[in-house]
Amino acid sequence: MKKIIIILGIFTLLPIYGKSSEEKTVKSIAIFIPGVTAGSPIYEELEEGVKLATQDLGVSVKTIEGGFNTAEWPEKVKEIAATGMYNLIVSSNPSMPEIANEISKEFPNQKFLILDGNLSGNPNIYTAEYKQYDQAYMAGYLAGLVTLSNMSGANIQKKVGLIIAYNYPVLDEVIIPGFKNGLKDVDPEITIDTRVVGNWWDATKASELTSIMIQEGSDVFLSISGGATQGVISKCQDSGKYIIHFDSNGYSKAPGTVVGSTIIRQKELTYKLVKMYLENTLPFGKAEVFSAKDGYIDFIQDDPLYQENVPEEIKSKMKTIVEKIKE
Ligand code: RBF
Repeated sequence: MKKIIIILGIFTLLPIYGKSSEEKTVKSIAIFIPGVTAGSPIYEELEEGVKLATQDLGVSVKTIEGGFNTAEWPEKVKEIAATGMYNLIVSSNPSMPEIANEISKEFPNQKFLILDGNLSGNPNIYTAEYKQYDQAYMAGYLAGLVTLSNMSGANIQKKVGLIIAYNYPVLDEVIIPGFKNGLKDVDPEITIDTRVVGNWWDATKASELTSIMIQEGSDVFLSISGGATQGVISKCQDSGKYIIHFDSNGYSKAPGTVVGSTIIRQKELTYKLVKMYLENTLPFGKAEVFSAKDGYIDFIQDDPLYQENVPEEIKSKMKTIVEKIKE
């Protein structure tokens, strides 16, 4: 009798087992953009990476822009989770892990893949962070070499411009210290003029700030201000000054004006992580860090626009420092 009950039990369980494994098949991914995609390389490449990893696989991908009001993001992400339609929510921002962690309590079946953030220990959340100190150090080192150079737009003052959207912990604790130390290692006398746009989109304001900073002696710029960076680029172009592009290859945005591109390989990393998710090998619960050593942070030297527009002496010094950082 017992045997019959056990056998019956196994047969009744089989369809359930079969169904649940079928349900695990990935059908749908939501990309939550904390801001808007256009103008921010970090978001543009996130979207490209997901699309590349899922193409021809029958996976549906939907992008939802959260807009610039950070206070609205938790509610918007919660709405996405509440639909129960998405096997995975992909996002990228230092403030996203905490938001996902909270939502995870209410929706324990929702999985999250978050780049540019750090949180370990939640079995539904995987995060990937970049060692951005190195990225910013390379930008600082180049800015130092440019402001000291005899390039046509460089002046006698040892002064560089830093334009930021606003202060946030990764910027203050990682990116700015990296940038400062890069400058210092070229010449400790170089000073930084820092100005705040106040948001991630106002290119007009960023351009006005750049104009004032140029009048006050800055000849090379770094901008961490998303879509507002376009205003810095165009003002530098009009005034014959220089800018170092952050996060992606920006040489072609203003040839001769963009003198460096210090990048994170966000598209490649997103691609790799989404592929791992689809193959059930993404280690949820973990927080991983990617660096120059493993190729996810780099300084673009092989672009013809860099080769043509930057003096040999600077290129040679950059080559040495990049090799040293990669080691
Ligand atoms: N970076 C962007 O390029 N565009 C953005 O809209 C943007 N929004 C952000 C919002 C918050 C609340 C925080 C903390 C960071 C944001 N960043 C944005 C910065 C981004 O995380 C990263 O630090 C920079 O892109 C430099 O790699």
